[in-house]
Amino acid sequence: MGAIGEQIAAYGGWRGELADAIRRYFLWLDDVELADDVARARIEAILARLGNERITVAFVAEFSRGKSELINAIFFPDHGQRVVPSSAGRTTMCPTELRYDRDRPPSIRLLPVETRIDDTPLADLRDEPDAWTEIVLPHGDPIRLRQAFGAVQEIDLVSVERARQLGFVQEGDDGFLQPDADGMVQVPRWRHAIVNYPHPLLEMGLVIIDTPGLNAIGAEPELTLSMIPKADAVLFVLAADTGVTRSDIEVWRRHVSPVQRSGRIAVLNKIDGLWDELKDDASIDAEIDRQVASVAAALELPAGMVFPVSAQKGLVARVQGDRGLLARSRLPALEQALSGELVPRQREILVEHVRREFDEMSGVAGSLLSARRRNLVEQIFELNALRGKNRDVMGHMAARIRGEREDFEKGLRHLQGLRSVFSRHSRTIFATIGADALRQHVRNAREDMRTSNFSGGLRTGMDSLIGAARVDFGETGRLAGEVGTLMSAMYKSFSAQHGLSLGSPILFSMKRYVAELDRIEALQRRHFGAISLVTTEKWALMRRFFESVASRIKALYEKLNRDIQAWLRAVMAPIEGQIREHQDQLKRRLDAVRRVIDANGSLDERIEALERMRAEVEQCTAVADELVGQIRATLGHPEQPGRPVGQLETA
Ligand SMILES: Nc1nc2c(ncn2[C@@H]2O[C@H](COP(=O)(O)OP(=O)(O)OP(=O)(O)O)[C@@H](O)[C@H]2O)c(=O)[nH]1
Ligand SMILES: [Mg+2]
Repeated sequence: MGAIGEQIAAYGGWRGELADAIRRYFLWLDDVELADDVARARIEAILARLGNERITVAFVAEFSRGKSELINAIFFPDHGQRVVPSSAGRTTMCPTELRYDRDRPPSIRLLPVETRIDDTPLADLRDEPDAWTEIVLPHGDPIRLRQAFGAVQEIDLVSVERARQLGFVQEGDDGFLQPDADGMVQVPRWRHAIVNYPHPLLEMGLVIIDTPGLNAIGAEPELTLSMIPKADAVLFVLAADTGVTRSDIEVWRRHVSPVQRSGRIAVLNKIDGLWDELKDDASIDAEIDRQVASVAAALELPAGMVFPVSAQKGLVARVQGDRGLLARSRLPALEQALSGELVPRQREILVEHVRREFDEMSGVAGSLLSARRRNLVEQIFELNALRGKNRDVMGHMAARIRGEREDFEKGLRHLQGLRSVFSRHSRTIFATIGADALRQHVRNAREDMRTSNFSGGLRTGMDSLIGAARVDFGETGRLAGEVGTLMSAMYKSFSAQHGLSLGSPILFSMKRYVAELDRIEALQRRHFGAISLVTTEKWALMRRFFESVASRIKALYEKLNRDIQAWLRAVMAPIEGQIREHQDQLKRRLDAVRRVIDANGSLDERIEALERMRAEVEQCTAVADELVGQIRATLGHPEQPGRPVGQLETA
């Protein structure tokens, strides 16, 4: 395994360790009865995120530049043979996703190209098992895998008319769709392939996307709109023997350079073509450097971001264990750059997410524990003050506690009122961003497209859809802001009047969702904003493109719904927990005083019992600190902000 293999494996191992530490913490939380439904849901969400973490690398280029060969050399050299088909001319005919999902058997799933005809986006078809043809690979057998992989090369002969219907005619076509003597053209048999295979790196969450040359990329909106932009790294491949052609530049401009989120790496493949026994190494290297410089200039990249390699020699070197040849293929330098591009950034995002989620959750448990301890300390203090006092004084004290209790009950009635405002707001939020609302927007946008003239149609529809989403997001932000203000007031009043330690509520920010909407809008504008002349085929392509945008917005709404729901629950949870705690405490205090008055128990016995409880809570807190400390250490906290979550306050 090269540098990437090691990094991804280490990253996977680290995630496993973190998940174990979090699981231990939760078991303990459950043990000491501090685990409520909200905490449980949050822990499950964190564990799911850690388990389902994916790192995606997309290979994009004109045909025959060596994308598939690179994948073989970097990820599958230990199979001793090519796994992904790679050959002269057009080879990979459909976008191919290599991944591993444990809950599926090893298989290759193929989506027939006919599914392009109705406008259902790929994202929606993913969840429709009937749409796919599945080849099961028993026990992940590598030989069967290689055979089954042949499917990505399959083509069909169809009439030009049919090819048009399927969306395969493109401007600037390089002759791929030239009809034969009978007027037939070749089209891919499949629209998309998903290979589910238990390769060690895929098991760790790596997803590889191999793409075919330009034509099919242009025709599948999901690739340009979603799969390539969402990839964590995009490798753009050129070949030394062809140099930078016009269509290479076209692919780069359209599909790779607009993608800002991912790391972009350019590869100059097939440098073995420059190897020449009659030249010395220095002049060969100088020639490679010259080519790299000209590629860098053409792509407007720093020369350091263009990696000259020989995928083929790299693969051979690995299969034959030839270190000299591997070094000469320069593959390790590319892998080093790729892993540097991939893992650290990914890890940073994950750490930030887990840290935020975990801190919020453990913070709730921590402040419950410290409230519990503080209450005990106060109660011990109260009972100590009763030593040697007569019944009258005790009667006063009981009356005072009863008074406190009544006040608190009043506070709870007030809370009831606020709760109903809270649920009303929640309902309005869910109506605003609900599935029905979005469906209506999409319907309206389709109608706008249909009724406006052809060339402006897509733009009108797209603007109407994105505009409607913006309005919904604005409204949701406003409502969530109001809920936040309401909760802040509620936290504050319970803290001030009843001494609960609530801190301030977490607020909800719409920033991320609006930013994602901006990204979707920018992407669609770049692709279709400038189109003025619309042919029938192009119109079909644009319609599919619209459906892809709609599907991506739908996913964004769904995420927003889930996140808001979790937030609403999380913002209520601390107050509910502390109220229960406070009620228990009032009851305990009153019981204690009553018992002493009724001479049912001695004061000393009560105080002793309370001291024991206090010792227990303190021990509990120490365990919490240790478990939280382990998790923080695994997360690699930069500098510890403030005190650990459950740390004792000085009484
Ligand atoms: N000499 C040489 N040939 C290579 C190298 N890498 C790939 N090739 C050859 O180039 C041809 C195309 O390679 P593929 O891996 O199929 O290219 P691709 O980019 O996946 O092409 P499509 O699947 O058609 O989009 C094959 O014949 C490979 O053997 C290399 O480093 N050196
Ligand atoms: Mg290929």
